[in-house]
Amino acid sequence: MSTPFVVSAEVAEALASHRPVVALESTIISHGLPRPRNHEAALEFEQILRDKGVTPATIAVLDGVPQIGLDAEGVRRIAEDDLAKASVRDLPIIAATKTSAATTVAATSHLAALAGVRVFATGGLGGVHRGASESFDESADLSTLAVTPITVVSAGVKSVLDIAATLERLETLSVPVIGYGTKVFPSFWLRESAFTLDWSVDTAAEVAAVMKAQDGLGHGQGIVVANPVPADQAWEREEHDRILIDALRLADEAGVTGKAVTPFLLLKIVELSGGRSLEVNLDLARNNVRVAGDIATAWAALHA
Ligand code: PSU
Ligand code: MN
Repeated sequence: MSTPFVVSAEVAEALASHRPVVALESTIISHGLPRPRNHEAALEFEQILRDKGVTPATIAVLDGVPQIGLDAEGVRRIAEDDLAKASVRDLPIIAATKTSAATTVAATSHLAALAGVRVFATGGLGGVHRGASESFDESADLSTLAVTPITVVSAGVKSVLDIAATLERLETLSVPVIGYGTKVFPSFWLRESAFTLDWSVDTAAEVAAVMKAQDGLGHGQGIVVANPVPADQAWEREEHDRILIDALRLADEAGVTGKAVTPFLLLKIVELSGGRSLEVNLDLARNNVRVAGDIATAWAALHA
């Protein structure tokens, strides 16, 4: 009997014995970070979790098989091979054609939930793009979180997006957004945005308690934990604002559309900032991985 996806032995054992597991996405590695730093980052994110006693489950589709938990060769492939970018709708096509793809927040969330993984760390969640009232460009990350029981730790959404519209959509989709040690929604490279949150918590145990309550009271949606980058690691606002405008203009001039938009902007911003945005991106992602590890540990403790 063939199963539609494969859970690595390490991840399967951790799940079966109620030990903490954190899902990690592959699109940030394949399409969001430049080589060769992306490979180092993928290994480092996994190591941060292992050092906390948490099992990492990096997720990607390799040769048509969705994998929940990669071996060293799998991690190398998501970093070095030219992989497609797969959202949820692409998964059956990638599977049937036996091709390989990195998974977005949406596809990673979906596969993690199928495997029973409840906590997931990324950099920034996808959202509503600027100009979406014309382009209709809204990440499937949002609609997927409406129907997927996963807690995603992110540093808010990238400031290249329309943050106000993204928060409105999350409200409509009944996805709770919880600030982690903050009442202000962060904007990826910056600790803040112009938007205040209704709810914040200060500990991983509180997030686990919300997850448990939502299992009883929700309809199977996810939770967004908005975790700002530490103050001493955030990008300088002035440089950020200036480069953002340039990057958005360049994307517009280049006529970039669809799923190429996010990777284009991220890599262009790294280029324009001489690598500064990359350091912030890595720091915020590491920080999200740590917090996700703590939440997974608190969640596992509820089931010990
Ligand atoms: N956050 C990052 N880097 C990334 C992404 C998020 O720090 O590369 C990716 C995620 O995989 C997310 C995707 O799901 O960008 C959103 O793409 P789109 O806007 O095309 O849905
Ligand atoms: Mn899009």
